[in-house]
Amino acid sequence: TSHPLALPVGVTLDRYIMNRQTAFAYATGELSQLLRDIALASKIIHREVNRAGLIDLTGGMGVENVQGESQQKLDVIANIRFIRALKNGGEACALLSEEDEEIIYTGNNNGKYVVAIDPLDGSSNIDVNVSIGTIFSIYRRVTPVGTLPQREDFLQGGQEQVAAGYILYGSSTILVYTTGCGVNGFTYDYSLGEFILSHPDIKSPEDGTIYSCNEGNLEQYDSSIQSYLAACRQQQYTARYIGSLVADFHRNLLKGGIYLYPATTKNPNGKLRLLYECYPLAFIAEQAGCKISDGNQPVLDIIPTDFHQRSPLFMGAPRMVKTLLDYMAT
Ligand code: P6P
Repeated sequence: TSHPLALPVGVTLDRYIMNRQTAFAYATGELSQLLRDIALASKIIHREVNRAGLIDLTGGMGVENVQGESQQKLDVIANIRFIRALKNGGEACALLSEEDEEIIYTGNNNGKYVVAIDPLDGSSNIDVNVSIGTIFSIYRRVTPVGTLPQREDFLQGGQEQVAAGYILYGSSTILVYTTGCGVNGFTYDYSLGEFILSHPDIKSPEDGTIYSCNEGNLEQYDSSIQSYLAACRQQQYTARYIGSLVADFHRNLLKGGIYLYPATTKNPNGKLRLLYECYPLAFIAEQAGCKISDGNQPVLDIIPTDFHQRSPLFMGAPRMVKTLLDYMAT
């Protein structure tokens, strides 16, 4: 349910964050400041993304990132911008980025939070002007404040997230996040340089008729998933797959439907990353009333062991996900 202090559409992100902070006596302002730091970096990336074609930022840089994928220039810029914003902001003691194998220390060992982030997911879509996105996940550190952050700060498990969100750089730029009290969307008005509350208290539909997966992988899917997808086609559902996770997720959240990235022979544990893709999207999805599973358990219950581990992902309208899981259980 929306908080009694719910603010009207049109309020700025800064005002909204302050309002929510005052609504929680324990709030000391650090998380508020951290969210502002993330919003600032995303404004800078919005600008880079929207002029990439103009100043030849697109195209491979020939630099391999930890994932062994060709690194687009905007990938590098986005990673640098978030690291810099969080270092300057002072609230995060460490980051884990999709672009770097190991922990990135901010030098702020007194920071109470750690951030797992995919600075710019779907960067192979940049050159063809397809929407791309940032995904972030925030934990309170479990190691003593003042000491060097450790692996366990990032391996607490999805249920321990204190906040999660994404920024979708699409036909417009929208920041969607949760701190566990519902999900709100803020559309960027670049003429003001402000994120404005445009999608208060997002609740995803209980059912849907849109399915979203890369059907090019169909033959690699478990037969139960193939059967479920055949049933979707027989019911003349609509297929929508953008191939950019944040864009597919956002459509699913607002319109209802089911998004599937199952295990394949090429990616036996699925392709999507647990810490900075599946966990944050699962937190948001559950807060908006979606169901999200790895096929065996709720994604938020998966015990993490490795920073860059992958997970299958099935997410969307509860009725649709339940039907899929019934197929998978037979
Ligand atoms: P496939 C982009 O590389 C990405 O990580 C996600 O943004 C996207 O949803 C997925 O991979 C697409 O993967 O195998 O369908 O091309």
